[in-house]
Amino acid sequence: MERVIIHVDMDYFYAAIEEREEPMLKGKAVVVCMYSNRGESGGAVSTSNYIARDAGIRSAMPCKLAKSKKPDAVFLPVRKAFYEEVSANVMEILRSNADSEESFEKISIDEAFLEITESCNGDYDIAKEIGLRIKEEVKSQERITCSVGIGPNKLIAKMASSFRKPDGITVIRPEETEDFLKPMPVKKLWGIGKVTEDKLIEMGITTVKELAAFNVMELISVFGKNKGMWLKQAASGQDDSPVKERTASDQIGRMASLKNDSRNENMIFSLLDELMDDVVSKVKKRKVSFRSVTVTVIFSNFKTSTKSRTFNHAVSDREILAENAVELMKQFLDESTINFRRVGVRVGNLQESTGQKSLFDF
Ligand code: DCP
Ligand code: MG
Ligand code: MG
Repeated sequence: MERVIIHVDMDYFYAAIEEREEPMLKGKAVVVCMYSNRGESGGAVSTSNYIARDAGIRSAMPCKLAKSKKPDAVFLPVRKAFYEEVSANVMEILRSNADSEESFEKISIDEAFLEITESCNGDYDIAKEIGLRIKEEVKSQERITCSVGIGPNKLIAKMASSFRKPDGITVIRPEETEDFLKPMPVKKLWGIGKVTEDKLIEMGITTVKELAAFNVMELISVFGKNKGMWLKQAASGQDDSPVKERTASDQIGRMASLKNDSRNENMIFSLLDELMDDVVSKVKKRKVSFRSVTVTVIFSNFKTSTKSRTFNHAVSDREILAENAVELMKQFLDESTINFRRVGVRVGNLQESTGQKSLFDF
């Protein structure tokens, strides 16, 4: 079956969080600045809301210049740790909509890929519904908007999500990829930077259509084998790269749906048990130990919630995982009245199990 991939990117992320936290900012130009240690006179723009962008303010621009473009804009300092927290909540929502924990790839603080081939059974109408549901969940739970792109691979999904922004959704079916890509300038192709763009323009290639039609041997002679072949493929809308958890080295987890929405403890704890078996067997296979346990519940109203515990020492025992996961799950049952839809468990802060490894080292 052909793959179906979703890319999600939050809209004006840092500034959107600041707007959410301070209703007085509504309707104003908001600029989030990374001040240098020289204080407020230095520093560059991290991001700004769309009102500020209308005045010509852009990321990476000196804050001073931004101020001259829009003197009445509100300038705020970056609060990275806080944005990381919001990001973690958002990622949890996104992850829960992927086919499995492994079909999820966070690529920056505000964006991720999800493979949904199985969830939508290859059907783009269902894929769009999943995309709309993600937008709704992010909006209702985190009160920020995002833009969604859906396509047959990561390249197309990524380019589709920036096609309509903010608060957009763009679905590109396999048969539509050519028409979608061809009129674009080459610099819009995900992965092409300024240097490559300049070289291509020098060669008389300005649109993706021209790049796709270009002789691959000539591209290879200019860019080398890997890049030359990549350029040709990308311009034709082809990309085989898998959606793969990049922080896989730091987390192992599993999530699954209950047979039906329920608060039945037998059902919930026996599913949790199965998930823990999987997690533990992966922990053993990778010869790692873990220092944190996280339990996730997605309720029947799609609200997602997580609870975590972190230990002083890394462990690898199933008993310790179970003890903590069960207790966290009990807290969820105590605190809520709504039915559970999906539950997940994962371990994090992974370390190599030196104890086990030393056996082989001798
Ligand atoms: N960021 C930064 N410096 C940059 C670019 C981005 O600090 N030069 C930070 C601030 C952004 C966040 O990363 O909010 C996400 O980057 P995006 O490129 O996704 O930009 P935004 O989310 O701000 O805006 P958009 O609506 O275009 O996605
Ligand atoms: Mg963004
Ligand atoms: Mg982004």
